[in-house]
Amino acid sequence: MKIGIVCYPTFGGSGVVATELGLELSKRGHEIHFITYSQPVRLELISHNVHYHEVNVPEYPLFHYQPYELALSSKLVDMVKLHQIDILHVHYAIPHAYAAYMAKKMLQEEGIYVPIVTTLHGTDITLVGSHPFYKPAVTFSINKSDAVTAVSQSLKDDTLRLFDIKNDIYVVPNFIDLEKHNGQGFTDCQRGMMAKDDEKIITHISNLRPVKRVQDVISVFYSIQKEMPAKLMFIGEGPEKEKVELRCQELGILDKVVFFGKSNEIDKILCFSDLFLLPSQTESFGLAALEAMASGVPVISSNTGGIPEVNVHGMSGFLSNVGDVDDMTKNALYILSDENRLKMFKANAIKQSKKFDLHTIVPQYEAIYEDTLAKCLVI
Ligand code: GMT
Repeated sequence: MKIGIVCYPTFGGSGVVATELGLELSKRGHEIHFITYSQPVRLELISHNVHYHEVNVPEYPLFHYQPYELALSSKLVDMVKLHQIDILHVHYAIPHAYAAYMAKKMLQEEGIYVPIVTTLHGTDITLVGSHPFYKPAVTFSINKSDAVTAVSQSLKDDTLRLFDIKNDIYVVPNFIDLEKHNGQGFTDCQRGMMAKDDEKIITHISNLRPVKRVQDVISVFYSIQKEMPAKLMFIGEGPEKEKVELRCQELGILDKVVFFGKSNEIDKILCFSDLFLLPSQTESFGLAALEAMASGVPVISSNTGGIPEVNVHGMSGFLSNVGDVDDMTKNALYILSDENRLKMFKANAIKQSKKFDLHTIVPQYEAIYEDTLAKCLVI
């Protein structure tokens, strides 16, 4: 199949999933066309059947807001025609499903039919999409998609609760390339560079938006390091970063916190981590937690959204109510204070992550593409 993939090309989970999906589909013989405003951050290898087409939005002084959706839908029309793309898979309802629908209608005028698969990732539903300013357009785009998927049952339930949806929504969970996370991609896990032998390494990865509750990460780490030698690895950039740095300074723990900024090498950081913290206000899935688990890192998370579908309480880590930093600390210390217990949780984390093996999940998307194309041929 020739598949056009539209996504946010940034460090966010939806862009990562879309990129990894495209790369895996290309290995399975499909021709993949990424159509985005910049090259997706994890798209390192351009192979003969992976293509990248940039959406350009010319600046014009009259416009307060540059019309990205318009440029995207025009680019989709051009690329579908030029490369005879069979199907468009758009990640995020806003504005990708909307732009794809416009492209589909324009193409129909020329007798070309291209179905749209929309994958909902979370923010497009729970945080932004349900805002009254966007809701009619988001509802319309979801209902007009030829197939809709959500990355967790929780996100599907939220979508059905918040919008008037006429379509079926398939749950296709996010996935992980276990080979990338088993430490075999590189020879040396350089724990010694980051911490002393007796120090436990706690890690947090996010785009440091308020929804990630990064102050809770600091509170939990502060309590952990009072009980045992520990270091905190903080990966990501975002609006909360300065506040986090200030708080670490106030608490006198700056020397125990390593700020990595945006990193493309999270597998190298996760390989020496002992515990992962994800205290988010909400997460449709929590891809960062899955990546941690696949690297053998147990997860202390909040019990919200789709996280319980990923992190199993008492097995791969623990779940606490949002904001309950005391419970998170208690659970973290329980895991970290006993080497055998830590080993067991690490092994369980890997075991749980295997349920999300890309070799199991990616064929589910292929089946959806095939069904959607078959249905469209009938119409
Ligand atoms: O929240 C983020 O880190 C970014 C965001 C995105 O849109 O890229 O992530 C969302 O999609 C991810 C991939 O499906 C999920 O793993 C995240 O849980 C989800 N974020 C939220 O729901 C807040």
